[in-house]
Amino acid sequence: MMALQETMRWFGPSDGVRLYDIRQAGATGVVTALHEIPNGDIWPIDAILGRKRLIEKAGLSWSVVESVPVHEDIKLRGGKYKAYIENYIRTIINLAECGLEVICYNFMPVLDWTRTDLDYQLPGGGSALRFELAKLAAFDCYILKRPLAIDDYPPQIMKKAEAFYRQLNRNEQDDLISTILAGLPGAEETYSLEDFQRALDRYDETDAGKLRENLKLFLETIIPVAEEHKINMAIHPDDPPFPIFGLPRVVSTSDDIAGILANPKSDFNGITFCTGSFGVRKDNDLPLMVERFKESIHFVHLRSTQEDGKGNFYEANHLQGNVPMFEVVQRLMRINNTRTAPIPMRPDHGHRLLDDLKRQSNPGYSAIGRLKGLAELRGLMHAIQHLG
Ligand code: DNO
Repeated sequence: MMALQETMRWFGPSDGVRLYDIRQAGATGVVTALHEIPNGDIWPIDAILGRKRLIEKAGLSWSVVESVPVHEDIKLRGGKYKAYIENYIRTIINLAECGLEVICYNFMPVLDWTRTDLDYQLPGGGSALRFELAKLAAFDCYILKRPLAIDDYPPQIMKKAEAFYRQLNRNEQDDLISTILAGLPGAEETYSLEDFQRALDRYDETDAGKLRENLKLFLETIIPVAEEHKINMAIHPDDPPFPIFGLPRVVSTSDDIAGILANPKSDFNGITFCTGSFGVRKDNDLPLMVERFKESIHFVHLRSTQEDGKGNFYEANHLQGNVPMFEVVQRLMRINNTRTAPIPMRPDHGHRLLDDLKRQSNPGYSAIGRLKGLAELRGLMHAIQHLG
């Protein structure tokens, strides 16, 4: 069986993890975006080519574009959404002209991925990312003071949230604010508390049904272009895969995905199969989902989470936690056999380990933690290959 292509995410020339670190980790592909371009602007051809050359000079290839962000106006179908869709289309065409083939994107309102701890201590002294519902509730109800937020959380969570909030000092409060609103890489927007509340207010009239409809209308416009230019569009699931801050989320479950892929139906309307995002929901049976969407998986994020049954989870070692990694990877490799080129995968996130603890890197995107994740996944693929 053919292994998946090994790639690693890189945040561009300002990333503390360098292209040669990625090469040393054994990856052959790079996953990146022109993060310096404001959300909604067209990515010019010369800037794309410049980044591509840099990657190729290090002996790597640019396998996947992650992400071309979707402007809030498009998600809301308001403001200047028509102009932003035109720009999006131009960016797709420009990327295709530069030889890129896969674009990852998401349709999460306001915030991309969300965690409440960036340095959750592991027994050996390393650290992981963590999501704790009571901390999110403390932020939402007592710091942001979102109207009616309290109704969104069960009483036992509110009790914990209040106790947690009471013992926070000023610095700890600021840390929590920046972790939720500005801490995570790849999310192209950062907000002050006031901006964030304003961004939430824009969704007052947009429930899940409306957001789904806006996604469908967006896809009906861009997928024919992607098809013509042979760009595989790969929507990334919601992380975490449930509504937060009263915002709708519509890319969380197996049926959400089936609905998205049906409208419009096209080989180029596909998904990023992210085990860590989908895996947090018990009703997402990951091996079954790989089977169900096998024709539409253009890109894979491999990561596991460990949840505690109360809505909290931390990012576990890649081969531990709740994700049945062996079954998932084995099925993905079977699909790979039916393709002309291997599906690209990346170890999604890693712990901070060893020298990562002394070095600057983006949360979740440490060098050594990801190298370890990638090496374990490579071993898994190697074993599956030999088992046949
Ligand atoms: C987090 C990532 C996300 C992801 C986007 C895709 O580590 O998986 O930032 O890239 O949601 O558009």
